[in-house]
Amino acid sequence: MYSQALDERDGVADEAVNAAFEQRVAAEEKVEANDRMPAAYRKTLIRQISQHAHSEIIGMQPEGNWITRAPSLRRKAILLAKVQDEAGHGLYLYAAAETLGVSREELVDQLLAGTAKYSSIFNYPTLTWADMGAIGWLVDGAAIMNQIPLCRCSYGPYARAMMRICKEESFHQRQGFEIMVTLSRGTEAQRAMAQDALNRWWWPSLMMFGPHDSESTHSDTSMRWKIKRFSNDELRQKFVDVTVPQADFLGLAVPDPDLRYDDATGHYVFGEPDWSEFKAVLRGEGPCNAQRLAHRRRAHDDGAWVREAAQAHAAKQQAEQVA
Ligand code: FAQ
Repeated sequence: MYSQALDERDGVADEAVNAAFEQRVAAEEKVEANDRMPAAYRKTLIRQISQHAHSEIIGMQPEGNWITRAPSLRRKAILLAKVQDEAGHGLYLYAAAETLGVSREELVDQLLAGTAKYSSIFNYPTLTWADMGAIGWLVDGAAIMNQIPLCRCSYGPYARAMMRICKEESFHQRQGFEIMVTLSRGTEAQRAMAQDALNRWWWPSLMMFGPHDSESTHSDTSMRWKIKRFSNDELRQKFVDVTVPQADFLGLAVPDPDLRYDDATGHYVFGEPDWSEFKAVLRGEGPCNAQRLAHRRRAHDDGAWVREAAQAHAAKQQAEQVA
């Protein structure tokens, strides 16, 4: 259970304690697990870190779908390693969330009950091998853009987990781009497959950054607390600015008729994602929401014996140490 004691301790924090906390954060001091913190800071971190952890775990499914059908042994080995990395990221993140007084079991239960959010992007299907390229290039690319600043997050355990995750995500992004390079320099059919993947993943990737700043409920507070360092719209703009030249390099067309480079600002101007689609996906009505959760629940049930065996083993080891 989420620790009542911590809640009460945070709750009695007086104004002076909260003011001291705000000062520490403003001075770029890291907040550590046992430090006093406002209840709302703890709550928003648990929310964001757990959503992030769930995203990594559910995010294994779209790519897991292609492990058995990878076009070569080399591609299969790389994809296996990448999907395994995502499981590791989930693990670091659940562990970071646990330092805030919530148990991993509780968070996993929320995911399985369908009451926790995870990134909208993982509710889209992976229809062709080119989707493995597009996910690495665009989805990991967007993830890195959002996550590099999280390495400077005010909460120490989250920031440290993010450093390791970002190193791996950067490799993931490159492997995806390399698949796109290979396909876009391949046969006519391969180029068409790469273009089709870009067409389907472009807009959902832009939605990964979250709603417009004007619609973002948490941004202002999270930026004051230095959990977020850039707003959703700032990161989305950075992503477009970096990614469009990469699409040009691949000889692929970004599916946005409004896209143009603005010499005056040095940034790309781009069209509006379909926010009604984004909201529908968040309501659970995306193309794969039901499938993703059903699969996760099945995998959780199938894995029960592993958890039981690990617990029995740990108990045996503990008993041996005591004896
Ligand atoms: N999907 O007020 P804001 C990855 C929700 S990991 C679903 O702007 P905030 C690796 C938001 O939670 C990808 N929900 O919220 C990988 C909030 O709802 P709530 C995940 C979304 O927190 C690659 C409401 O809308 N990355 O890809 C989304 O300040 C390849 C209002 O929004 C992270 O989690 C969305 N896209 O900013 C794995 C990074 N956007 O909680 C496998 C950490 C917003 O009030 C394969 N998270 N919402 O019910 C963050 O940086 C932030 O949480 C944001 C949202 C930027 C996602």
